[in-house]
Amino acid sequence: MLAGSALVLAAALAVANGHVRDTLPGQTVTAAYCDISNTTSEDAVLTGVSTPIASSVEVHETRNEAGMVRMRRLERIVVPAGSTVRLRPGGMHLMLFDAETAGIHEAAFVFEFAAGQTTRGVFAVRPP
Ligand SMILES: [Cu+2]
Repeated sequence: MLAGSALVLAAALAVANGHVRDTLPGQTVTAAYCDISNTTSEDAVLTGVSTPIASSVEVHETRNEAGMVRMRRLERIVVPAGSTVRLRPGGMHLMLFDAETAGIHEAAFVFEFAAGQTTRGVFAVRPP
């Protein structure tokens, strides 16, 4: 009974290892990366991300198509039950528009999922 309760408490959607690439002077678009883990028994569908340091955030996927590196927007990403999805350079990433990182060392991000859950992550701002 106690062990079962502990498992229920531990099951969650969590964001870890978040970081934002600092913008260069004059640049307003940048990328952010993190790990999104789902320790629940149900697949989770990420539908939106927001942060006060950008006017909008999109989930993108980088693809190499016939030698051309292209990015495309993903409307949603599935984080399967019991899995971690890793957003990394060259793969899936968050794209921040109208980003303002000057003088900021960290920023809060909110992740919204289709079933209504939200989870927060604090992202470090790192040099590009
Ligand atoms: Cu992108």
